[in-house]
Amino acid sequence: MPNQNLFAALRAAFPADLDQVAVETADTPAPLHYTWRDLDRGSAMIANLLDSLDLPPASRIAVQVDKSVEALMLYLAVLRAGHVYLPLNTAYQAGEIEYFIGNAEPAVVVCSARNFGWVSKIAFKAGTRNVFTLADDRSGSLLDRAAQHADTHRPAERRASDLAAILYTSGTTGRSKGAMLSHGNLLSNARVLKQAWAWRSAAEGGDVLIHALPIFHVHGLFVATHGALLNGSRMIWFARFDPKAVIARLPDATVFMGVPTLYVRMLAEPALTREACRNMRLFVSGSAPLLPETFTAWKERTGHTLLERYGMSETVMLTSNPYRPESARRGGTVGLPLPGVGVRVHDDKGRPLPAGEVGGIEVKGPNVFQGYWRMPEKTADEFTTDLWFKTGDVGRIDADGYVTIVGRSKDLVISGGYNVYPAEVEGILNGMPGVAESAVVGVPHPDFGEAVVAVVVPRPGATLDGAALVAALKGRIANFKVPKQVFIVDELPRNAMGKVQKNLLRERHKGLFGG
Ligand code: MCA
Ligand code: AMP
Repeated sequence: MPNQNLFAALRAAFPADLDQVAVETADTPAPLHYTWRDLDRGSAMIANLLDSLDLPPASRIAVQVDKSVEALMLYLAVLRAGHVYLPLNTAYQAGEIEYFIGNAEPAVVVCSARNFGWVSKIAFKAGTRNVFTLADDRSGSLLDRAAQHADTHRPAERRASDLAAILYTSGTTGRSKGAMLSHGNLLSNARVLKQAWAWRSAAEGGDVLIHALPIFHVHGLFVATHGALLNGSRMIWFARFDPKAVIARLPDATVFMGVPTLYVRMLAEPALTREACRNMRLFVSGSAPLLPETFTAWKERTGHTLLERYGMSETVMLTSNPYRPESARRGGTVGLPLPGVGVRVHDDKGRPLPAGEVGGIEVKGPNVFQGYWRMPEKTADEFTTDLWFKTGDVGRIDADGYVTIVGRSKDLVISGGYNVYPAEVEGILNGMPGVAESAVVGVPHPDFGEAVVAVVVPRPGATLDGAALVAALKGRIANFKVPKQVFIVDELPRNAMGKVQKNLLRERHKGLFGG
C-alpha cells in the first residue's frame, strides 16, 4: 500500500531539478530565494528533530509564528513526521491561546520569540514539554536545534484517514472547535483543485503564485500553498499583504488568491491596470462574500473575471466557479460543487428543497472533515442522519447547479476574511464591570466586508464608556474581533420568545461605515 502521507504526494510533485527556486520572498529586507532542495532539506531536519523527541503518535504541534518560509518548512515537517499541525492566528492573545492549548494538549508548541514568555508559561502549565521559538528572521531555538539533525527524512507511513491538521473554527457557542482534517481530506481536495483551476505543468509554461495570505487558515495554508506545491510551481511569498507591493509583482505571476478585502484594496490603487495583469491567468476569491460591485469593478479594471469559490475549515473547498470558459463564472454565486463533492439544500426539517429555493447548505464528500477534536456530541449535531455535514450557511442551488450563499444560520461575522463569533465577544463583554448584557453583530464595511459592532446594556446605576470597553477588549482578544464601535443602550430589542433580535440591530447600524 503506497504511503498516503500528504507530504509524500507533495514531495513527488517537486520538479526534477531541485535547485530551481521554489519560493522567493517579496517583502523581506533582501529578497530570499529558497530552492526545492531547501524546502526538502529544511523540512527533513525539522522532522528529524520532531522524531528525536519521541512524541506519542499523532501528537499535536501547535504553531503561532509570523509568516515565513521556515514556518512553511515547519508545516511540511509536521506532515512528514506524521504528526498533527495546529496553526494559530498570530493575533490571538493569552486567553485564546490558553483555551486552544488546554483543548488540544499539544506535545510541542512553536511560538514567536517575542511571545515566548507568556506562551511557554501557558504551554508548560498545560503539560506541553517542548516549546521552541521561530522568528521571521530565521532565528530561534527551532532552527538551531533542527540544524543538528540529518537533512534527509523518510515520510512516516500514514493512511488517508489519519489526522494531518486541526483548524479551530465555528464557535457558535462562543468557544472554538478543532476541525480535524486528514491526509486524505487535504490531498483529495488539492488534487481536485489542481484540475479544476487548470494548474499548468512546466511543459505548459508552468505557473507562479503570489502568496499574500496568512498561513494559519485554510485559504493560505492549504488552498494556496498546496496548489503551488502539488504543481511544482514557484511562489512569490509576502509575509504581509500590501496592495502596492502585490500589484508590482503581478507581471511576474500567473495565479493570485485572496479574500475580498484584498481585491477591494488593490482596486483602490491606480497601479492596478490591465498591463499589470498581462501575465496573470487566474484570480481566486473566497473565505467571505465577494460583493457584485467588486466582481464587476475587477473585470472592468483588469479584464479578468474573479473566480469565486466556497470553502470551510471543516470541508476545505466545496464549490468553485468554472475555470473555463471565464464567461461561465457568475458573480454573486460560489459556482458548482467540485468533482466528487455533493452539495444540497434542505429545509429545517431535513427535507430536500427544489432548485432555487433557499435552505440549509449541506455537503458530503472526501473533503469533509473527521469531526471536532474531542467533541463527539457537537460533531454529531452538525451531521444529518444520512451523514451530510450541515455547513450553517443558508443558500440555494439554481437549475444550472450554481450555488448562492444568501446568509448564515450560525451566528458568525466574517471580517476581512477572519471569522468572529459574536457569542465569544459577548461572553467577554458580559463579564466586564458594569455590563448587564450585550449583543455583537456585523455591519457592512467597505474594506473588511463586515465589521464587528457591539451594543451594550449597563447594569442599573452603572455608567459605561464605549471607548473604554474597546480598550479593555484590545488587551484581551485578537484585534480583529474587537468591535469597531460600541453603542451603550438601555435595552436590547427582543422578540416574543425573549430572543435578542440581532437583525434589528444590523438594520439599525447598517449605515455606520457608509456600507
Ligand atoms: C486587521 N484588522 C482587522 C482585520 N485585520 N479588523 C477586522 N478584520 C480584519 N480581518 C485590524 C487591525 O488590528 C488594525 O486594528 C486595523 O484593523 C487595521 O489593520 P490593517 O493594517 O488594515 O490590517 P492588515 O494587517 O492589513 O490585515 C487586513 C487583511 C487581513 C490583510 C485583510 O485581515 C488578512 O490577511 N485577512 C485574510 C484572512 C484569511 O486568510 N482568511 C481565510 C480564512 P488596530 O489598529 O486597532 O489594531 S479560511 C476560510 O475562511 C475558509 C476555510 C475559506 O473558504 O478559505
Ligand atoms: P471558516 O469558519 O474559516 O471555515 O469559514 C467558513 C465560512 O466562510 C463558510 O461557512 C462561509 O460562511 C464563509 N465563506 C467561505 N467562502 C465564502 C464565499 N466565497 N462566499 C461567502 N461566504 C464564504
